Amino acid sequence: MMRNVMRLALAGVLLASMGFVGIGSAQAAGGCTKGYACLWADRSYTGTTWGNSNNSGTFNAASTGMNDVASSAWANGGTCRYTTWYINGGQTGNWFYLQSQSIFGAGYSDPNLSNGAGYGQYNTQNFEDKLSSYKYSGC
Ligand SMILES: [Ca+2]
Repeated sequence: MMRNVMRLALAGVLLASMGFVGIGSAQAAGGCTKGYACLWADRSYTGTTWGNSNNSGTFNAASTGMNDVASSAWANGGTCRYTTWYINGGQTGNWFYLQSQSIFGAGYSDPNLSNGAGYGQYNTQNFEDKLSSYKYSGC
């Protein structure tokens, strides 16, 4: 019994460490590694970066240190066609989406979230320093 509990705890640690990919592994030179959604604190894909692999489904950006700080975004889901970002946690509030670079080859990045962002009914709004959650769709 105790051994099983220990195995579960260890598996949880491993999964948690896999879900949050370190800076660098998600930041390919000038882009976002296939299988990830990426944000940067500054415009034109510079400054602190955050990436997450597409098998995690949903995630609240508040616990990444990227809450309300992103100024540029790039979507490159490996098996999911779209990444949608929201201004509130829990995938609520106004949103925009980008298309996966590796699946669509177009409409996958936005270097400046202040002058409108991506696609969707709110895409003309200022999203800079507002993003708090995201999710993949079209998987
Ligand atoms: Ca823009």
